[in-house]
Amino acid sequence: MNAPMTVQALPPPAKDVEEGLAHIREHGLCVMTGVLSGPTLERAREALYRAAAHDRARGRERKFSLDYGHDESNQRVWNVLSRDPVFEDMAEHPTALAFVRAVIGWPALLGNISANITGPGGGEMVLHADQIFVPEPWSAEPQGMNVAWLLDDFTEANGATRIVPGSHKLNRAPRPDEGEVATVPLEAPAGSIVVFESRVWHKTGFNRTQDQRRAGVFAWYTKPIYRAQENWFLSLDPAIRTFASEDMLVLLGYKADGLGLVYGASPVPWTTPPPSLLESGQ
Ligand SMILES: O=C(O)CCC(=O)C(=O)O
Repeated sequence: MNAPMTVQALPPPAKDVEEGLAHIREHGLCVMTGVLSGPTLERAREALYRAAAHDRARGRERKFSLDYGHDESNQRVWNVLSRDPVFEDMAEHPTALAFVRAVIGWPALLGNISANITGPGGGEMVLHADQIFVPEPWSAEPQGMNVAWLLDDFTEANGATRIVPGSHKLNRAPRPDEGEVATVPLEAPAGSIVVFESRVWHKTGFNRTQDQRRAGVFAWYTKPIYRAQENWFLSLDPAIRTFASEDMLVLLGYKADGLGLVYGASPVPWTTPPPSLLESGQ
């Protein structure tokens, strides 16, 4: 199937999870505004920019392999989970997990939660779908999804993520000669989440401003058969595992079912049978 010649409009902000799920089915993504606000939004923003400044000052910045075309004005901030508890709250936010359960099922893994900050003059990312690690042909279901947390207003000018709405229906990654297909900027206010399933084509936009940085925190979830992008067993602050909620233990792979076992059993025992066993009636 060919990429669309004309680009679809973005859906309006969804008023609840149910409407958001309908938008994801139709467009591959949904936007919900006001999920973070007031002091929580401020705390997340402050914690992220503090971590970014720390990484830069200590020479700990690392680019991502897909950041082809990026320059020094863009900054990735990895492993935000270990940087401030506010990111734990975001990774297991009830609204985010309601989308995760409905779109990819449960148990799911948190593959990563990291940030991408565009800076003045920052270049575009290569157009991609997030499940490019999955060999084609793809099955008819998304294998992962992102909940992107907008910590600044996302505008066309400051490098808002650019999307090809409906491209999930092509059920394949963009080909090298499709990098220039028409995209729309995902404009939304700080505090919004954008939930997009893993087959939607997208990229970071150009930041054409003189003085604006644009921070997005991308929480990436997958079905539990995929290896996490961040190796939590090596990089996670141990306090997070020690005090983790049930959901967080599942997301990080410490409560496992079928894969990721230790001597045939979940590293942390399940208190109730895991959902997949319940579904299969065992
Ligand atoms: O920064 C953005 O707007 C998008 C980032 C992205 O697509 C990615 O990290 O895969």
